[in-house]
Amino acid sequence: MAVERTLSILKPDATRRNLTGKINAKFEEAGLRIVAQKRLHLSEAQAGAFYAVHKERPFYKDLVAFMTSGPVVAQVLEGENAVAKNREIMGATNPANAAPGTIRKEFAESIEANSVHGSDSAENAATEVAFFFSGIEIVG
Ligand code: DGI
Repeated sequence: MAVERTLSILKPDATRRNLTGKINAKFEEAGLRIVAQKRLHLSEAQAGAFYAVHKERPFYKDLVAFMTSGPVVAQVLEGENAVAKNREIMGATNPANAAPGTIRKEFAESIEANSVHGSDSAENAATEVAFFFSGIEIVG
C-alpha cells in the first residue's frame, strides 16, 4: 500500500477540553505523521460548505452550529493506508459503538460532539485536504 494523506479535524469539544496533544499522540503512536496542522475557528459558511454532503440530513443544522461553536484543529495525516488507518483509530461515529482504545471511545461526548473528523475515502481526502491547505503548507 502506498503512502496516503487524509484530512483530520479535531472538533470543538476536543479543543475545549485541551485534548489536542492526547489525540495527536494516538495518531503518532499508530504511525501516522502530522504533516500539516492549523487551528482555526470556522465560520458558518465554511462549516456549511465542508459538510455540504450532509445538507439534507436532519442533523445538518446542529452539526454546523457545533462545528462553529469553538476552535478546531485541521490536520493532514500521512502514512501507509492513512485514510483507513485513521478511521480505525477514530472509531465509530457514535461513541457508544466505538471499539475500546479508539479516540471516540476514550474522548467523545456524544454522536455529535465526537472529537474528530476523518476523510472516509481517498477521493474525499484529496478534496478535504485542498479545502483547508495549500501545497506549500504540507511538509511531508
Ligand atoms: O464520518 P463520520 O464523522 O464518522 O460520520 P458521518 O460522515 O456519517 O457524519 C458526520 C458527522 O455528523 C458525525 O461525525 C457527527 C454528525 N452526525 C452523524 N450522524 C448523526 C450526527 N449528529 C447527530 N446529531 N445525529 C446523528 O445521527
